[in-house]
Amino acid sequence: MKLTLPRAALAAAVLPLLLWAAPAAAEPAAANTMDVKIDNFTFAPQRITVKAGTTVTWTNEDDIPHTVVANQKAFKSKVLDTDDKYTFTFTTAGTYDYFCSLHPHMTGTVVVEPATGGGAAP
Ligand SMILES: [Cu+2]
Repeated sequence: MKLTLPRAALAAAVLPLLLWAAPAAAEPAAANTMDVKIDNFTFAPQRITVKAGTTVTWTNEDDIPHTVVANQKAFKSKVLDTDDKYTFTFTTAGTYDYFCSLHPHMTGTVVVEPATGGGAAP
């Protein structure tokens, strides 16, 4: 006779942990984040503008592997299979063009602005 109870008991034990962890994970609202999805051979949004210090997360929602590689080699992901993610934190202002090394016609741009916005308030 198989015992199925432990599995149910485990789920019951884990669920509250997930519920507890969710708000905690979303809490650092001060840390800027931006999501870019990869779908149908496209980075979307294709161009984003963020403040320095922003962490960008690319998620491959396509059925085939992709990569995220900066033209200037500032960052380079491994091969991302479906639902894999790649994150990179942009600390230096500038314009970062990137592409998929497997499909070089796939391109995107991250524009990073200085975190302070420049200039002190009067
Ligand atoms: Cu690709």
